[in-house]
Amino acid sequence: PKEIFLKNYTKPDYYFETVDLSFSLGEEKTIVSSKIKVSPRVKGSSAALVLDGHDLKLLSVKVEGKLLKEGDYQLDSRHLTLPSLPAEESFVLEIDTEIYPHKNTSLEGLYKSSGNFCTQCEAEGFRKITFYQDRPDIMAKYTCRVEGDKTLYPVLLSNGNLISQGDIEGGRHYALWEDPFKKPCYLFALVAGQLVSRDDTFTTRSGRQVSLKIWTPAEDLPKTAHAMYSLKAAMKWDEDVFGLEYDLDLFNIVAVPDFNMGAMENKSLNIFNSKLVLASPETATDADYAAILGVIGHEYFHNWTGNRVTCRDWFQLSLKEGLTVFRDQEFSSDMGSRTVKRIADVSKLRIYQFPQDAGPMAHPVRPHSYIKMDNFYTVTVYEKGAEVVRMYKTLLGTQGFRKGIDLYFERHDEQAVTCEDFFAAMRDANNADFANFLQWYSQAGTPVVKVVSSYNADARTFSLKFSQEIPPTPGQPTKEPTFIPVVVGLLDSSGKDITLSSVHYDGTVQTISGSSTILRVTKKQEEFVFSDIPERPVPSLFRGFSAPVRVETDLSNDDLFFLLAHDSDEFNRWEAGQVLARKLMLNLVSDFQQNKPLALNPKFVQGLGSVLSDSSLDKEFIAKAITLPGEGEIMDMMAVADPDAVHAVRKFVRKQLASELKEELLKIVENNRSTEAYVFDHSNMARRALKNTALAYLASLEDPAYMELALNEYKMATNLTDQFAALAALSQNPGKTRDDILADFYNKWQDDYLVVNKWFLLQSTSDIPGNVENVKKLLDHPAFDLRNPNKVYSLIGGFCGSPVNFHAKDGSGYKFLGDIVVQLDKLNPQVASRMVSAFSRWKRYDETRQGLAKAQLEMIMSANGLSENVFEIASKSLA
Ligand code: BAL
Ligand code: ZN
Repeated sequence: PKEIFLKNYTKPDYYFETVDLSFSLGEEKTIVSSKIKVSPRVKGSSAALVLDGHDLKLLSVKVEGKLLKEGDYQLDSRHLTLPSLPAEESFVLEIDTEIYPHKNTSLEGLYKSSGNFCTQCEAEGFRKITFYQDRPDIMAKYTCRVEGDKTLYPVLLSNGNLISQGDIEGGRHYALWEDPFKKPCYLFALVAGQLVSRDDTFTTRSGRQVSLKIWTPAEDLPKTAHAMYSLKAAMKWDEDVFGLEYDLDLFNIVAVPDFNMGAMENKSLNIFNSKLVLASPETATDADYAAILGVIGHEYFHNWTGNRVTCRDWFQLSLKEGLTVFRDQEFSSDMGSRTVKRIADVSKLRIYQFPQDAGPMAHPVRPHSYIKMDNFYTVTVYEKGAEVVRMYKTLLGTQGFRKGIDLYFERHDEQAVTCEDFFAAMRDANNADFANFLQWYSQAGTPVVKVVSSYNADARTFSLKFSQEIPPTPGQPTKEPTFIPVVVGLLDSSGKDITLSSVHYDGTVQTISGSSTILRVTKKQEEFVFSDIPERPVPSLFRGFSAPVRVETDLSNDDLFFLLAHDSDEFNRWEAGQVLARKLMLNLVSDFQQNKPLALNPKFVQGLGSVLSDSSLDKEFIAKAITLPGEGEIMDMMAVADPDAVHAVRKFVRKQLASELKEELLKIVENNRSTEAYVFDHSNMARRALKNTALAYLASLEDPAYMELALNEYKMATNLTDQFAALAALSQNPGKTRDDILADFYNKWQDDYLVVNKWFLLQSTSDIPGNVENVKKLLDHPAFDLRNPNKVYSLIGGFCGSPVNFHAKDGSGYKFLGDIVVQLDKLNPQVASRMVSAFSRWKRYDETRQGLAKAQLEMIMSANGLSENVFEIASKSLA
């Protein structure tokens, strides 16, 4: 397979101005005709026009109406090359191809989902529809005529505005769509099928009436109310916060059950994985409702950050994804609790991105190379990319950031641009000095920042010495320092923020007014000295997680308990509890490995106990604060990851906390029940989150009284959030109650495939001993289907995310995954490559596990017809 490099980017030799597509949809085959107005970049160019094409049957090629003969072009399995062209002026290229959507199990290009046609073109799926320059810097205006059987496909959709529609002979009909905005082909979309729509309207602030439609099969329509609410909220928010208005008269969303990703931002025709559209209180949890709000927002926000201004090449993916994730995070924060959202986002970064940044697939926010672009839709590009955007905002403030965004659109509307263009807009709009900030785009690895503090009582000064180190990553053995914004506050002995007056660094003095300041750490080592500090303070560092780094400080446990109790920055209160928990759990892991008895520090129990009973705190914040760091986070801190020890310790700490705080936990469950109708708002979600976290703690005690309590919660629940939480609490403990309740839940919800997926996930992620056998049995369950990505993510992805069973010492978990990957790769390489990623950190484990995992990777590498997707992940993992 060929590796593609950012440094080799060259401008295209030909641009496409207009593209007229015509689809004749059929059961056995679909005919795609394209008519493209092509113009050479340089007049008189003798360059060949190379078009991408994959799994296509070429029917004919015409240039300026003249049919080309076989010798006039070259065709291989991936390209159609036209060597001699009338390249003085623009010319018309017409190509007819035949494709087979019903056989397309890769779910990229044009395919069928539950009998309906739909498309997925990002990143490089358009080449599975027709021959094209499938790259994002080819931006053209499109029309699309779709024709098909009127009974089977009564609804025919594509991008832009509907120009005409009508019946044609043979029981067929057509629709003609025109998109007035230039777009790259990855934003092309087509949907045809039996769908109905929930309709609404939104009037933009300049008075445009936009028709909003959410399309689903008829039986799902009642579950689209929350998605419509989310869409309207997103449209309003983007106007209020960024001044960005929708630019067409129609906005369609279609929900499909078979979809590789979460959703896709095709211009005016967003296509969504149905799990991110459909919700009712009985069939979706609070987490689903929140995810729908965030992803509907995300795709809508792409209309400006991604569609109107797009990427020059796929290396720039974070230009649109990092920015749009940042925007959806801000949207969700404004719609709920900012602190809780920040905690959730930082946890995600730590659990998924930090390990990626320390493994064989580590890559910069803007990767330098790829074999399959699909493999780079990663937490690094998305979530670390969003952190990079957040740092601009931290440095510039809300208004400065908005000035940068305004300049970005002023300069680049309807262009395909780079991360430097975004950087330059932020810099130029603010005359800002961003020092070595661009390193964030080019260096992989999570910086480790060490902080040493000292107080000089005589001089009344407080010093913070920072040093930064970015660990080596594949292809990048040494790193340069980067620009790290550190938001700092200093707490006095009563727990209040000290009013800061000035800070000295690098021979300069900066005057400060307020209780928090931003230190600009740009060098490998740097000292900052605060003056007029009346007593030794406790520093609150990296407030709000002001940079995506690992922090090591000299704060004592007492300092951390103090911050947990007093910090005015709520995020850092949570963070202090997490740092304490991580330290404590690591020590216990070491005790466990040495067969020492385990004992929990009573101060930790007290600390969490006082958070638990602090009625001034947000309930969801409390739920987050009493949740222990995940097993992966602890393993991440060990030289050799030991899943058994970490699992045993986490279980021990949970049980101890539950046992010592059981009265408080029981009170929480009792005081936070509600029989009122489900409401999706922060206070109700927070109440449910706290109650259900407490219930899970209590059920972990395996005490029959608490099992009874959980059973009762299950039976009395009026919504899925509470019912599923009770089911999860009960299913922690193997035995008859667990088996009966899981069977009951399935019987109840067997006709709802999205709820059944949760049932699969609950079982696949279970830590009950020997769970691989249960998961293998579930592969044969009638509700499971290897062709459906959501089911794969639930059952197989879920299993790999459960350390103790996936890393079973006998290798059974690895063998299970190895066999599945080979099978899955034949159906859907994108999904298979996501699954194989679970092996990527095999070198972190002991020698026995290393040998077993390596053998599976080698077996996968030797499989016949391995896809480029899986090849890239497996080979890089083995390197
Ligand atoms: N562009 C792929 C899906 C998303 O990030 O919105
Ligand atoms: Zn996106």
